[in-house]
Amino acid sequence: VQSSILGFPRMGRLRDLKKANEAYWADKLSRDELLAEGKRLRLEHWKIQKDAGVDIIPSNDFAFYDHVLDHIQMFNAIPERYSKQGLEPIDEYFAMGRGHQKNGVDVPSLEMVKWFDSNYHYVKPTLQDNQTFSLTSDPKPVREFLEAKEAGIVTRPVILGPVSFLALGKADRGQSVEPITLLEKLLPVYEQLLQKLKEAGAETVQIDEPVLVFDLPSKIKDAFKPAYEKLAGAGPKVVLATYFGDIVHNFDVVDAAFKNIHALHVDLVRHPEQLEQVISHLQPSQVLSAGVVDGRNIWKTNFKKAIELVETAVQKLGKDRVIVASSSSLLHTPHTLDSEKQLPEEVKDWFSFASQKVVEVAIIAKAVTEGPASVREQLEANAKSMQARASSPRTNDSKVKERQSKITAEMHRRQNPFTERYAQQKTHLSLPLFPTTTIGSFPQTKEIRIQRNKFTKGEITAEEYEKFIEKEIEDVVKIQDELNLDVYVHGEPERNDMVQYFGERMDGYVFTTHAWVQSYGSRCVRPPIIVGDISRPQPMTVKESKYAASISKKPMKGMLTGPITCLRWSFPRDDVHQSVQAQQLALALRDEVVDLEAAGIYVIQVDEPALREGLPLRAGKERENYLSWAVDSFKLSTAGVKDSTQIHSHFCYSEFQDFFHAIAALDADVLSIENSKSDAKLLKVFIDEAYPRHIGPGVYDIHSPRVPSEQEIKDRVEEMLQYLKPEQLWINPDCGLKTRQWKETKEALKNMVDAAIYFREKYNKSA
Ligand code: THG
Ligand code: ZN
Repeated sequence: VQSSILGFPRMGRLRDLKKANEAYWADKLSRDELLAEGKRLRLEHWKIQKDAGVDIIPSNDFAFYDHVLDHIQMFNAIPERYSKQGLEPIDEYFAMGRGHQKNGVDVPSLEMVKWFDSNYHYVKPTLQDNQTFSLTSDPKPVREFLEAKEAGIVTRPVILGPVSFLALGKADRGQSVEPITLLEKLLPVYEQLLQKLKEAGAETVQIDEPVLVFDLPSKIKDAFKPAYEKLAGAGPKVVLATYFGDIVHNFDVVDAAFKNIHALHVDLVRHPEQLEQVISHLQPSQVLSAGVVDGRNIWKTNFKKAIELVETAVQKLGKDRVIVASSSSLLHTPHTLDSEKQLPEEVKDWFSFASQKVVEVAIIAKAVTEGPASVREQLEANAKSMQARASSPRTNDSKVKERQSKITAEMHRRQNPFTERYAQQKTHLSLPLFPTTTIGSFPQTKEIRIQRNKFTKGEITAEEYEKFIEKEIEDVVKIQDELNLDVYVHGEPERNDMVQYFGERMDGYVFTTHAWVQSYGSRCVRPPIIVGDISRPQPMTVKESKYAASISKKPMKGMLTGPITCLRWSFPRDDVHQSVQAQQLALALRDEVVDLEAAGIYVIQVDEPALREGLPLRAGKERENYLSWAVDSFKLSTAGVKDSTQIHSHFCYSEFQDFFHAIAALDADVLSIENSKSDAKLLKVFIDEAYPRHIGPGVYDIHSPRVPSEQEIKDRVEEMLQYLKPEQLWINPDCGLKTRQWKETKEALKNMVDAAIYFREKYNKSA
């Protein structure tokens, strides 16, 4: 059997690509230097895989910003607002990815959304009613294939398939085209591309069609047959890749459309149980690419299990018809474990990052091809490591388990229903009609980052750092006094990432120094790793919140990250169900909520921006199941307070229609949601479902430095009042303000408060 990788992370060992991109954007690096850095990284990443002994190495998995955006540009599916600017190709590319404001050009970026259920974001193909496609003269997949070939490495180019490209796209604003109807126009361009790849010498090509893991409408399902009848013979042999889910619900597509493709790749990490069925749907000479090394997590592969799976396939298909592969691209894993100098050795032995996973894939392939004896040492070391992890005291905390066993149904319920709670909150907090607040963070200034760095490096003492943080809190309290907001926040100057911050304060986690994963463009996150049972040794946020409350004349809101978001934005453990980890996080946060209340914090926000992305990709039992434990963990974390304490929650999206019942079941007293860029009509679901509690749909977009006028905000609130009762409505921005500058923040918030006062007076008069 051969070994193969579906894609390698692009950032480089030290986030080299992030640094190069950002330097280029700041005019500190020339275009040629940027392009050269891209080339250097590609070569380095190919070499890592070659040295590991991987047989099939991907090319065109690299992207300066995003691989879907690469396709948008390669197919000339570039909206006119970008193409008419006369920018250099790389600048036009970045303009679509991140907007462009320079030399009189001013265009916002294309929409960016989450890639399936990952924390990676892709740029949405944005299509016109009269859309045409054409292939750029020097297509990137061909260029990069030749580049690798020149370096002595024959690669398998990766491209996103035409059905997924269209299905993941949308009509541009003001357009009504249904993307999939453009397939016929798009296919000739794919044919040309495949032809060119063949001419360049590519023997196989990996075409990703990850939408096959979704439940697909028939229009999309039906598109595969005409597409792959054309593409299967147009160029190199096609390896069709699916990942992040199973494809058993789309076997009709496999049977109808993939007769002539060379190989089918499936994710056997998420769905090992689909193996036998997938095999039975292969054509007599077709090859199976078995994704057995997890592309989404950092745990060492269990060789024994992986080899067993591959052997099952080999018994049915023979060695020539099986490829051992990563389950998906390794884009979602950090570059290398070698950079981690601070991890406890015991724990480090349990991990495998991208550069280690490529070795794993090669070892598994060798074990199956040449027999276990050929890699005996590696297999033994792996078994030992698995054993050590399973029995390590680090992974097991009997106190946590005991506490979990004592969780009762009552612990998930507030003492009384909302109406009674609200009556108490209203007097306790003396809130006006249309209360104003912000989502939690205030601008993270350069000074804050400098001081945090100094503290991390030991250049200033804990007391000095604490003094600095207190001063920051004083400043934001004063600013909120001046702005006359109603519920204050302390601004979170002490926090880095909202998940990392809490992870660092809980037991059961470990942290890396270099394990960055691309989130979007040049932005990366460094997810903390859950290795064991989670608990909170001591209060995590009480000191800062209490101090802030002590100098504030209005209610101070405590700010926490909810259990689902802590789980989803970490690397979770793979040896315990995620619901168990969520419940442990919920208990830790519950203690924090109760401690905040005891410290005099009577408004507490528990954010769950990742609640929706955790939703299983297909509707049905699995999704209901997830929602049930996810809602339970939120309720467990928040229900420990008195009726008079107000629980808020925040979501960074406005598409909650399809799981509204779950949002309602959270029983949060106040929800703030993103709405400033969406149609206020989305709020109709709150009336339709007779939602009784309070809601703060964001009245302006914080993702842009633009200051909204008071009138714009009033107009927005008027629209909201068509769907929400005045006594239900809170006035707040869309999201946290940490990425903004102070100047625009103050101006925007002033306009927001003025708008709230206008409505308050209007409705108080009529009352
Ligand atoms: N935290 C985590 N995951 C997230 C978000 C988050 N996923 C979704 C969304 N928010 C993604 N957005 C961002 C926004 C900014 C950054 C990363 C993801 C960012 N990163 C810094 C960088 O790349 O320079 C590094 C941050 C750090 O120093 O910790 O700015 O908020 N977990
Ligand atoms: Zn948000």
